[in-house]
Amino acid sequence: MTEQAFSRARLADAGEGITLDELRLAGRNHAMPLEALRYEITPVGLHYLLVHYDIPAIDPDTWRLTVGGHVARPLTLDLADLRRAPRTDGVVTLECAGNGRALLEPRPLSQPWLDGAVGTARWTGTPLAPLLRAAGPLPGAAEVVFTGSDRGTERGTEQVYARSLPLAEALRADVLLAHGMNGGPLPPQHGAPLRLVVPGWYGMAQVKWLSSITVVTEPYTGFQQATAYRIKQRPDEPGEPVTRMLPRALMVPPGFPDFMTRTRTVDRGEQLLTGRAWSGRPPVTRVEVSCDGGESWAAAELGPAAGPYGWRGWRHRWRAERTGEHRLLVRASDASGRTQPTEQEWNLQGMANGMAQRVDVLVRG
Ligand SMILES: Nc1nc2c(c(=O)[nH]1)N[C@H]1C(S)=C(S)[C@@H](COP(=O)(O)O)O[C@H]1N2
Ligand SMILES: [Mo]
Repeated sequence: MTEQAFSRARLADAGEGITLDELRLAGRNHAMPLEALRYEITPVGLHYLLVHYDIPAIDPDTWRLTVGGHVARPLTLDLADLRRAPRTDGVVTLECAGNGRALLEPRPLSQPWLDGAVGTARWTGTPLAPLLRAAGPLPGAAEVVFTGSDRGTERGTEQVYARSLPLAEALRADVLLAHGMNGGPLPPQHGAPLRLVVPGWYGMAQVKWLSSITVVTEPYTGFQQATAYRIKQRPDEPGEPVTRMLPRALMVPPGFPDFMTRTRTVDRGEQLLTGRAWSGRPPVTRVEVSCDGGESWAAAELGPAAGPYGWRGWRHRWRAERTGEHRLLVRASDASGRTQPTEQEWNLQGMANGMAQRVDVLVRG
């Protein structure tokens, strides 16, 4: 039986290994290799990728975007209209809300991310707010629904991928309709011809392959809004919606890896540890590193942020004097006062779990 046969998300049994269904998803949806943290802007092929269903076949010449619903003047735009519209860009860090899920115990069965479901791109497009204002939301408008072009079933529900934002969030000046990535055209896997970019929010809000934007008067209750992306402990509770990214820091694993276990080897002496940290409530105010498995922590040196919603670099000198095994950890804090936990904060869907990264290192003499 495959996971699709379950109408409810399943948890792995104690000691149950990765299933074929998880492996299939992991093969389609890749993480950013952690050594790519060295780039402030993640090269396109190294940016993490998540596609729930299939990458849809879209003919850019016949593709249209509609802006409608509870508005005074519905609009239909083609790609040339959007490319002619005022152009801006933004450096934005995206992270999947399920990042870290495969490390949870018990493990929720879904896309089995370790910790690399993140990337930072320079998105080019046109601001959403002027288009929404041109359409003219009517009194009573509450939310804006963004609908993609990709269809699938999920836990028995057939759907087209769609998510909503509160009207005020959709009208933020930095929310973009993006048709470019890192100076080139938006690639098929990242949402061509047009995707939404909502700086600060987890990945699920960044709707790809956009086909329609609909102003509504009631809270949207589609699957990806009301069923998925909820933080809850039990299947029978509504849970809290997932919104902005929690703070997280990651390090470039030092030294060189073992092929199978990824355990690192470094030579005894001073090691410069580097990485990047981000939050959906910026700025990141502190990054701390532990080189003794979490017993003591030292503040890392922070670099500039790549943008208001882009990650910021950090570095820390580690005097690796003792040979043998070491466990390194790193954690971030943000402007809202939130700090990454060092133990798991479990929830049923494995959403927004920011447990601090652990890197095991062997120091050789
Ligand atoms: N239409 C559509 N948009 C989507 C998705 C999808 O499956 N379909 N996946 C979402 C999720 S869960 C994430 S994490 C991000 C991933 O964006 P990326 O693949 O460009 O990194 O896209 C979001 N937008
Ligand atoms: Mo995601």
